[in-house]
Amino acid sequence: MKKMQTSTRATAKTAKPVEKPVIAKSYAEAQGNGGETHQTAADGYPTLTTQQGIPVADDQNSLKIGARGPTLLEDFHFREKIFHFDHERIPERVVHARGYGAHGYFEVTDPLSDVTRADVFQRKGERTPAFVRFSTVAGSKGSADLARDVRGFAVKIYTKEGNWDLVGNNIPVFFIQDAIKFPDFVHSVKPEPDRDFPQAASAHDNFWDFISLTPESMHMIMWVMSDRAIPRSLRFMEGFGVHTFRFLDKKDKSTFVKFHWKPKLGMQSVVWNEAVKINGADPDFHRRDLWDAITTGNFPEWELGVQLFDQKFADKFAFDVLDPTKLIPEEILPVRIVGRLVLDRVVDNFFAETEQVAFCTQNVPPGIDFSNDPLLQGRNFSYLDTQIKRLGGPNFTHIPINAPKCPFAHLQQDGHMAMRNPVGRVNYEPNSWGVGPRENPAVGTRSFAEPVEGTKQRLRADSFADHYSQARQFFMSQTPGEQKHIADAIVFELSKVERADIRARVVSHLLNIDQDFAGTVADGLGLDLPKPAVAARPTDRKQPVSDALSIQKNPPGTFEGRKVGILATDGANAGLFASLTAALIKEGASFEVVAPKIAGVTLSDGKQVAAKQKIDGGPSVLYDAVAVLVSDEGATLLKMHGPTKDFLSDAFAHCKFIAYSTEAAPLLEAAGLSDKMDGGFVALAAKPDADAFVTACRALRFWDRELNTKMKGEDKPVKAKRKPA
Ligand code: HDE
Repeated sequence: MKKMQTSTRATAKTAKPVEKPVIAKSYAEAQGNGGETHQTAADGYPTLTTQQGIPVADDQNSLKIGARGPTLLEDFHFREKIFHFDHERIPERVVHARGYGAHGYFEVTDPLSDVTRADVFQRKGERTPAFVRFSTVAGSKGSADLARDVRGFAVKIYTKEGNWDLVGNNIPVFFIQDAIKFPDFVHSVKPEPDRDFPQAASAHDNFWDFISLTPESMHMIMWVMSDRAIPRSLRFMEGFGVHTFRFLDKKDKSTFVKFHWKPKLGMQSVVWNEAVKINGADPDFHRRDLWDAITTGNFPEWELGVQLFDQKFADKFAFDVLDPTKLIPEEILPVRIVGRLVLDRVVDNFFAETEQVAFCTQNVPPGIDFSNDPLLQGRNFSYLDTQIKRLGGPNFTHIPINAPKCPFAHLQQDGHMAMRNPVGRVNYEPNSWGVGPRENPAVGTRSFAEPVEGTKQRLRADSFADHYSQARQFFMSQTPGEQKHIADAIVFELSKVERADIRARVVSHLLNIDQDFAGTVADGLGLDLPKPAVAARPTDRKQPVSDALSIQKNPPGTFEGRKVGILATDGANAGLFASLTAALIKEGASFEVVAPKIAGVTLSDGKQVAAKQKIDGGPSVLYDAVAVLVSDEGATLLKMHGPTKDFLSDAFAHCKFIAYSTEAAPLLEAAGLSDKMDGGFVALAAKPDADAFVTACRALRFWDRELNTKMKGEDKPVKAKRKPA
């Protein structure tokens, strides 16, 4: 027995450190002891200590009487280790639990000194550190990335005048108009309380019940049922501040502002069938993509845009600019680009940074102020509350990720985990000791001096009563394909709803948006058209189309940042492989080799190429486009292989561009595609073909296929029901 103990310790200690110097240094630094390790062991590892700094001699065995126990209570190392482990979790966020963060900077490209005194907007070219956390809303921390859901887009900018948190979403409007409805809304979308399912899905009775009884949600519903709710990557989605905020200039003159983040590489989404499969193939698809992009130097970037307007301009609309279920179309009020956000550093530790980051909508520096949007007002109350619950006390600003990076001086003290307290005798003001921080009207933050007068009451303003016009405008602004996606999504979700009366009630609202659209959904559900819902205000059917609302109408014109899956086998044409990969790299795109075995393939010239995925684990849903580069033998080997056939048939069904070498013919045949080769297929025979393929891929998807081809399970080609007006 003695011998066994010795050998256990020996195994643990003799293993060679991996990347030894890096681990040793950063680990000690992260402990906050300035790089000092307690003692340096002979083999180069820092000595393991308890949290109290007591060196540990044996981390493999708890302290026992004899070799077989019992275990002793006095083993303080064991006790501390288990105690700490038992307390590792903090409550996950009640919403937006699943998220992923990264560091970067915000840079001003067009100073806004004409409208705001906010220091962060004053100097062209100045960079301010930032941290961004993206999230889904409904799912718990361990849910899958491709849920149909709104994405949180929360930005913390560490300005010289304090932290500015712009806690937005990737959709510019919201479900509800008044914060008092938020708990009901969230309860309805979360797993149903008796059965605790479905996870991260709005396709269930409670959600649609609440929605069907809350007509103000209809505009948002159109967005969440659209492709916006299944982004291809966090890098390819827009962000919005949602609410109307205020800028205040040096004289405290107010300008209303709406914030927009525009992705440099353009918007892109996946299709629903693809999203479902990605969730199985790689539930971390979005976070992995962000991590990979940053660690390979392809730093994600967004432009910050602002829509600026005054009260007179606001008064021209039939809707209220304080209503968060409304947007101001960019065609009516252009977005002025004023800066850029670049994410260039992944976190050192997920928990310390991404999990503990605490955004608060009320964190605004001087020069930025709130409007009376009732949702924003409610949020300003809520976020501080939630941080105390999650982070355990009022000192969450002492955690490095939440601490300002500018000078700060206040008299708050004590509380759980206080890291800093006022020094000296004085912890109050005014005082006659002549020390301590004092208020400063010259630089301090001021609110807009808005005259307000009224009766205390619980009322929704009449100006909030139009629930359908912008929902219709959004629908009409989509391409026929995008309209089909919205209808399909609603049919999908409502088909999971058990109560027929809820399904019918949803359709009764869709009738107020568009008759044909409601008809398509009713048809998809096998439902007789109900009567239209009673509308608080009739739909304005003459709203102009806003092209900015469509993803497909705004293609990026580049394949940069996208990824091709190259299905390759031994003997694949080396020349074609070289020209294809060169063309992709030139475009700023990437590729992964998907092969029968993870060790990779030997190309026709004898060169070995490593594989990133074995075919079974690398389905085409993980890629933006695919290429099939196989030898005759390889094609024979794979043509009966299910995952290979799925790789191709899914790529086809998801409207992806497909490049293929001549030897791939038997595979296309086996996947049932030989007679379906359309403009989305590119034959690879010579070098220029690779360039042609990459050029085609700039359209991202071959959408014509979706509308003109007979898809699996449908008896006739799907034509768009109508063209947008
Ligand atoms: Fe949030 N929201 N929210 N929300 N929200 C939270 O704060 C809340 C709303 C948004 O990555 C919570 O720290 C109320 C709109 C994002 O850490 C909580 C209301 C928008 C994030 C909370 C809203 C958002 C949150 C949960 C209605 C888009 C994630 C944990 C009045 C503009 C931030 C936390 C992160 C998180 C409350 C509505 C965006 C509970 C009461 C509208 C991006 O405080």
